[in-house]
Amino acid sequence: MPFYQLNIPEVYRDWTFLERFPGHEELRKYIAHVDKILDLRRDTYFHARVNDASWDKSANRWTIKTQQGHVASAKYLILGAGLLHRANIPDFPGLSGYQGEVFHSAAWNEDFSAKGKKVAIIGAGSTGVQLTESLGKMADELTVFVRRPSYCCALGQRSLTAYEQHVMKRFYPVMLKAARESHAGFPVTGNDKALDDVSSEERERHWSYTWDQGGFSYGMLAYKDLFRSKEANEATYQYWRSKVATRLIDPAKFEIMAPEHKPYYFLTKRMPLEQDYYEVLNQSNVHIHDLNKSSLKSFTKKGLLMSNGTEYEFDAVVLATGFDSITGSITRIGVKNKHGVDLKDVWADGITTYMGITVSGFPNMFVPYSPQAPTPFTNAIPIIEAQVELAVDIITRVERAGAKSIEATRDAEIEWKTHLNALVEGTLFPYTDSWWNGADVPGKKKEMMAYIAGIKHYEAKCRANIEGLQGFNMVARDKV
Ligand code: NA7
Repeated sequence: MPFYQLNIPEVYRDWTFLERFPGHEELRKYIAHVDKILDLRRDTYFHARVNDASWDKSANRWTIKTQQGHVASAKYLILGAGLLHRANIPDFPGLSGYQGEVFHSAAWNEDFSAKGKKVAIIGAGSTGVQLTESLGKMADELTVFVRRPSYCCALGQRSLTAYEQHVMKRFYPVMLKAARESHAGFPVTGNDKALDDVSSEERERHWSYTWDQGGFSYGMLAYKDLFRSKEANEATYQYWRSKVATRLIDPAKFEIMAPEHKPYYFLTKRMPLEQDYYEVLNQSNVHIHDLNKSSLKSFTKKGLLMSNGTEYEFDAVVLATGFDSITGSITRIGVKNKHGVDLKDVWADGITTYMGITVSGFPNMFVPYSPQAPTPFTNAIPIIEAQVELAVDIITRVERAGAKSIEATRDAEIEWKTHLNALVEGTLFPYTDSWWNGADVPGKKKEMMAYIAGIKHYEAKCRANIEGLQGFNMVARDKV
């Protein structure tokens, strides 16, 4: 708060949040409020799983079908299918034979109670961190199975009063505009200094200051060579480690969660925010199993068998194993290009988009919150608002021209990908497998899926291209 909300005055005018980082119950209420104000329900089919979307060449329209039997026809198609929606459930041997309760975090069993139980969590990403904080306080015994630890920063949670929000709302137009025009969707100035530009005393002061601010400040205000200099990255990691050392006091657990030799470069994988993660890990009922020392061999009827022969018994196992991120949803809804080829086959050898908004061969189709845009590196709302406005801008131009359709050229896509890859070259990102580059899902092609130069540059570049409809082919209406 206040940056993770829609920049729509009618929506924020009558809404106040309770906390700096609102919880899921509050967020659901907020979404219901948005629905009420904007009357979204009127235009929505619920429980509708799209399984086919095809372009009708003669009508110049999309036909969209759902598993439940809905059929819709539209001139424009917008795939707003989300970024972290398709669960990644690894093919664990013996999983189906396990007789306890098992579910992925994204299919949470609302009736589940960890009270009095022996529970396992597989995964230590943002979800694993949050689940550890909650389940560690409830379960009799909790064991967390960790392949790579997360480098977490403190959330800095606090309550908000309705009064302070009321006072602040005058500035929302300016604040939310600044967020939109920033790098990561939060209006911070960034850091124009490299690590070696400053003395070690100044570094300590700066790190301590940004650390104390909580949230993503430590990462967002890191020295500008964090992603290009191994030394700067190492120093940023070691300061982080020194902070964790004051909280995770069990030495064996500390060595797994904050090892002296870092298993991947700092911030080249999403940094989770935590509240009392390290205190919960200290608890005697919470255990950490390092999967690098002995890997998971199989599920058994009662639990998990490890490669060193250790057998654990659990009442429940929660899979916090992440998602087939960014492309997982849109490649599984049966959307086909004008030649009838499914998007998942079009992208079999790698993702191609134009500006992360359109895909060549798919006329009049737009993909906000998409691959090849700043999407996973930014606060979600500003990038969604930017991409939706860019799509609307293109649509408006088509309508003004009275044209039938618009489509990105293949050359423009290739140029976009070359630009995207050039931004990543020389950075530390390619060294790390993550959901940002798809390497965390077995069989998925590893490629950077994010445009790393931030929203401000992204939007400016897109606007310049759209201005002259550069990189597009427009099909005019038939002459009468
Ligand atoms: P993440 O961040 O992708 O984390 C998934 C975790 O699951 C991560 O610790 C993985 O270890 C672990 N994982 C995945 N597959 C396995 C297998 N086969 N064995 C053991 N461990 C495994 O997903 P989250 O749901 O936590 O968070 C997703 C985003 O939601 C988050 O970044 C925020 O933006 C919100 P690994 O690190 O790959 O070694």
